[in-house]
Amino acid sequence: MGVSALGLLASYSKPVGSGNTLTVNQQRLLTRLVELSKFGRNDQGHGYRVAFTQGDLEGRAWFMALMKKAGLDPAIDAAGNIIGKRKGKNPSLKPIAFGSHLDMVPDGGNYDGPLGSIGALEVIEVLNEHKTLTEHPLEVIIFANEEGGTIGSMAMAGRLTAAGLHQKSQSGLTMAEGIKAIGGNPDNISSCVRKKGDLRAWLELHIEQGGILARENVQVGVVEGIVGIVHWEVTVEGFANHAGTTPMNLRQDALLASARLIIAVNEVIGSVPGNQVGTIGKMDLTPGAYNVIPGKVVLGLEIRDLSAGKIETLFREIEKRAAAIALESKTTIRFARQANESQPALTNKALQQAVQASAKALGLSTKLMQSGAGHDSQEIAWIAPVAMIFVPSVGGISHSYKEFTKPEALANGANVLLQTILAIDKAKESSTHAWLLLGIATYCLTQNGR
Ligand code: HGY
Ligand code: MN
Ligand code: MN
Repeated sequence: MGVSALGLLASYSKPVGSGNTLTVNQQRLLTRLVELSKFGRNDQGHGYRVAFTQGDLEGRAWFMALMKKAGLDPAIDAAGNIIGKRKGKNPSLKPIAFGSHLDMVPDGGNYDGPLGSIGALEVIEVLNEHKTLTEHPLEVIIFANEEGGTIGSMAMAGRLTAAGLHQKSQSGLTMAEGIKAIGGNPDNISSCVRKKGDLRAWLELHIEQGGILARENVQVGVVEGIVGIVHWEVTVEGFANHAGTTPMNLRQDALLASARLIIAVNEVIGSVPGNQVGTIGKMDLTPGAYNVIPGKVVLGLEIRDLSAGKIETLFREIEKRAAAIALESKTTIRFARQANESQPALTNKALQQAVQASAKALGLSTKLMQSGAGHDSQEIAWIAPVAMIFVPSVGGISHSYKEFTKPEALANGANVLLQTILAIDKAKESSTHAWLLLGIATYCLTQNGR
């Protein structure tokens, strides 16, 4: 180990996890998750805090009030992201940022997004209670419309295009209209852009949303990469005709062609080894009557993988299969690639190690893993070193009102977030070399301290 490595080790005189370790308040974390869940409900009483809807507005206002009480002085940027700042001892240092999102999918759960958001606020509360001032300024960032295509973080990374702003969101509003509705300014969207290197680090605490950690009985997931996500609107056009008088061999049934396409997607995705996934999760059929052959179907196709190249290869194969189906069924099938696609992203190695070391120091088991879900972190990876901390999802259920993570797991995640922030804060050098050593140094010292 070189001189600078030893220097860095020496700066860790008090290991994280020994003596007066700061700890989050599990009860406060839980209470706040329950409080937030009351904003945005559908007729069945399930969660409906879809971005830009009333529930989203109410949840955001509630969260901003808490930020204010915690001294964060929140502001809304041009993309509608909520940003709260806490001063550090050294204002010349770049901020360490952390947070997540508050919006949810229709019928969504109460942990996907809220854990990282309320967990971030919890970190600030604990630092306030212990009158701990970090060296670096801290920023809590709550990104707008994560579920609609990581829109707020995409804007911050400078990747939200005019086409992306005109795209319709789940709320029915365009992205631009929705951003306006939550207090942003789509006409000046570039004002929210952060340049590469503006942030020291971005950290996001999140539920795993899959079942790996729960199945393997591991307490904390250290994310190594986040999959890319691409969407296509698929329009299948046949001919709407009388369902009683048109013989079976003379039909141009758009729904039948769609059914064959859905099976083809499933076969293509499963035809090569790997973790890739492909889904047709949306379908709109016209005219939609018992006695009319479906004339037009609009489908939503999504493909995800950690390799952008593999997504393209799989899509080209699906296109080929679609051309054959269209020919046989006398229909046309068109694919319109949607704006706002997420590229696959790798997390920062040194930050991964810092997360791992912080978890270990707290006596928590860890696993290095991929994220099959998309996250704002993958957009922020364009401009900053990022890391993600996962905690187990019971039964691997997410994007469902049945989503659940055990209270102690929520607190574990928030404690790892807190300790990782403190560890990054203590690594004074900003060179890549020092970053790489940060995780190792933390790890060694915390092990010695136990
Ligand atoms: O769709 C996703 O993967 C994420 O939960 N937004
Ligand atoms: Mn989600
Ligand atoms: Mn999420």
